[in-house]
Amino acid sequence: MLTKTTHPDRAQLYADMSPHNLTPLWEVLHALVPQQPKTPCVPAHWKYDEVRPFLMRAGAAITAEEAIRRVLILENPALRGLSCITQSLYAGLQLILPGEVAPSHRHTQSALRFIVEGSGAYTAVDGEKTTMQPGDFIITPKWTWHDHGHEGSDPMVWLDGLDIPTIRFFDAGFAENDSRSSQEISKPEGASFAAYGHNMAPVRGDSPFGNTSPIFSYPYARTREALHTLERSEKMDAWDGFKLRYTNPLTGGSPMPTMQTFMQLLPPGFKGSPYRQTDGAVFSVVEGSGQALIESHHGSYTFEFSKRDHFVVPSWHTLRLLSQEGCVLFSYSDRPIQQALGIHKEERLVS
Ligand code: GTQ
Repeated sequence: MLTKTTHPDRAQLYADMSPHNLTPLWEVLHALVPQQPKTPCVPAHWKYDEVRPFLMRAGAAITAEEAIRRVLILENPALRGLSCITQSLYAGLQLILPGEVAPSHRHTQSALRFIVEGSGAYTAVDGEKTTMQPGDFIITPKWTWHDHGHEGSDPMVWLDGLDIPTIRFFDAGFAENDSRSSQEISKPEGASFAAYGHNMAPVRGDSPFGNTSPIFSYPYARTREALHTLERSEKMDAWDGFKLRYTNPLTGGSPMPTMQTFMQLLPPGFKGSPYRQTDGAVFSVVEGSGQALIESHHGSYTFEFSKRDHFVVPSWHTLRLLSQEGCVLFSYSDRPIQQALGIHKEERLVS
């Protein structure tokens, strides 16, 4: 705009080249190559009390079968209409009612499920069913047939975390509907866990799902026990409390090539130190309550979170976690992609 008044000759140049799909770099260079990340994403908080009635209304408005997936997308308020919670990640809350089936399909997008409410529903992946309980972390590896069904008696809700925006960015997505609504079950429940979930692995054979974990289900009972044992035995981290990352047992790396998942316990009275990371993270509150204090170029935010709430902390936003009562938090981010590119950065600040 300055250019227009101070350099009319330049303004004329820009106008003349524009029909040829040309534009001068020097007008946008500072924004293209910023001195530090300046995401358009803003922090956001979805209270479960406010979201749940809409989920139940969706349950009355459409069946899982008709919807294919009956999901309310958690959209970043600054990116409405783009179906994303950060620039690279998708999040949604999926509802399945007793007796329903979400039909079988497969796609190049990787998916995680994090169980928020209810029990008795299953997800079937590659011929094996997994029954889901609150706090369980479930994987659907890319390009595997998967369908969901519910044999329990109460509504069941889980968080869907997918790399949809990343795959869209690369324009590399494929998808297929199955000819069957529910896939054929060829293995007993727990087969993959038996083969890979006990610090052991089959002697022969390749990883069944390439660079995705061969375990479909990481049950909360085990995660919780691990965190509570660490709480008694290890020194607490001043930023994270007690925080573990989920692993692919065959590699020690992330369970999915595009998404890393975490679970952390903040003991009662926790006052975390501030930190920021280049991977924006989506949080699901498993137990307890607390506060997320977030600061960035967008300003300051305070989220008072409680059980089953969700919130997003975008890239390079400074986060402090506090918890009077103590809490357990699940989270996921695109960290494995950033690590593969060698660009992941974390800064731990002192309060
Ligand atoms: O369950 O396969 O929330 O394909 C969005 C896209 C869930 C799924 C979503 C999907 C799924």
